[in-house]
Amino acid sequence: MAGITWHYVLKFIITGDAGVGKSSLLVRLTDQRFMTNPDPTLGVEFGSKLIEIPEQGKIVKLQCWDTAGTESFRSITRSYYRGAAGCLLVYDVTSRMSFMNARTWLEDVREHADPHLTCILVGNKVDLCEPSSPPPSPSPITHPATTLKPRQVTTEEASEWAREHDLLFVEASAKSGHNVDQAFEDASRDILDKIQRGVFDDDRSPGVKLSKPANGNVALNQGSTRAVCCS
Ligand SMILES: Nc1nc2c(ncn2[C@@H]2O[C@H](COP(=O)(O)OP(=O)(O)OP(=O)(O)O)[C@@H](O)[C@H]2O)c(=O)[nH]1
Ligand SMILES: [Mg+2]
Repeated sequence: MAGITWHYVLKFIITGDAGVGKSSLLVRLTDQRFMTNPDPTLGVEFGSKLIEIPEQGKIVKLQCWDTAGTESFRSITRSYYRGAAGCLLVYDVTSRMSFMNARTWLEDVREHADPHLTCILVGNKVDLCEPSSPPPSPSPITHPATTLKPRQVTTEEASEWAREHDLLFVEASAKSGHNVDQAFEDASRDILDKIQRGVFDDDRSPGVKLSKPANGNVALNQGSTRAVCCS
């Protein structure tokens, strides 16, 4: 789609416990692939992607800062919160601990980020507890039960907690791609709505930038990720 430029640049942070799949969600968004054995993030990684929000007639460039879940990087990653307009707060639906810890991550976000930031709670790894299709029967191939894990956080509990804390909510799988684009689109839609209502101002809010006229030649599905920070 040559000639397309973007209307807004929106800065996002992705936060949550180590191992919940933050980097995997970002790579799924930008590269449409899944990493079975990614390295833990050291500090912060960066990825960007153009997405279209047809309801508002806008194309936005997402600039995503994928932060490390490891405690030792916390002070580095906090410094990225301030400039963000959106946040993906990620937990793993098969790990109750990661859901409980979302409270602490949210406190951090509320303390350090723009008070108007849009936050979406993302319950990742639903593929582990929801087989995509019922097992064929009878089948000569046995699917090992070890690939599935019990769900430890119900959709209802997470959705209720999200509502109480004024968060959007979605369950997703970086592995299958289920609802990954949706998570970023829902949050972007909410931010665009805030821009329209004057809550965010592209002159004053560092997480939102109005595009300058450009010559274009940007593909809508263009995405990229790269590491930017270190220990
Ligand atoms: N089954 C399944 N595994 C996933 C999914 N998302 C991530 N994983 C796996 O979970 C592990 C951790 O994924 P990462 O993306 O590195 O997690 P992270 O949150 O970025 O971790 P840190 O960078 O250490 O904070 C990897 O083995 C991934 O392959 C998912 O949706 N489904
Ligand atoms: Mg990571």
